[in-house]
Amino acid sequence: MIDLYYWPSIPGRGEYVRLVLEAGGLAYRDVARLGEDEGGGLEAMFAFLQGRRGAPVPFAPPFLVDGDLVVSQTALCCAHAAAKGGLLPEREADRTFALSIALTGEDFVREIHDTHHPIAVSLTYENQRPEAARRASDFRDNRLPKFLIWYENLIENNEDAAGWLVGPRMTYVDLGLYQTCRGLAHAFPNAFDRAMGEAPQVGALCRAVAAHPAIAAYRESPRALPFTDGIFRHYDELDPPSAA
Ligand SMILES: N[C@@H](CCC(=O)N[C@@H](CS)C(=O)NCC(=O)O)C(=O)O
Repeated sequence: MIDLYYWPSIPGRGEYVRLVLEAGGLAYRDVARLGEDEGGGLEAMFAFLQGRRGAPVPFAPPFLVDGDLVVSQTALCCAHAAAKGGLLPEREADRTFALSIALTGEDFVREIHDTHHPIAVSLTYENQRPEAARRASDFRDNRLPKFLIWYENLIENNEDAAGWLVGPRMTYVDLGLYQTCRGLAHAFPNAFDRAMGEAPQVGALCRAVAAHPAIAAYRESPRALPFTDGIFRHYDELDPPSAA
């Protein structure tokens, strides 16, 4: 049994880890969503973050506790779960590149988050609206297309020509791209739609992940939370209908 720790009310970064656990068919507990009578709740998460469970102390959720191991940082959590769930690439070079992709994916997530919180995470969006407007404008025009075209080229140049980012079959980094695209479709439906015109294979990859039986079943389950006020937020003013 693996324990996942993440904020209980948002999909957020925890969702990247959850998808790997789900697709890998791994038994896990989403600890902060459990009741305190089951050893869960936020208090159980803070016990780790505040060092009351001893070393190693993660800086921030998500993190996994797997036996004696405490694994933090989203990309590392995903790689750890992927190793257990058969979702790592087989070749060593592909595994290394997959980790690079996962880490780059976290850079992308950070940039997406910073469109609505460009100045400080401790301030509300309403307290940084002008800066968010500038940041989101550059994100829509430059960063969003740049990241999506990079992913598109990875699929295009994959020697196995299988429609995945690395190697001949779905791996954990495909799940990550799928989740980021879901989030972007929610947060920036207009800009994402425009950018996806240049990334048809990314679209196909996302549809293939969505059709994976474990992912399709998860999406129908109460374990899958809707986007609310986490990383992927929609503000009309940050996503105008036309590029101009
Ligand atoms: N690079 C870290 C970022 C972790 C992170 O920012 N977690 C958020 C939730 S999505 C958090 O609770 N951060 C608290 C903080 O930074 O103080 C990762 O990918 O895991």
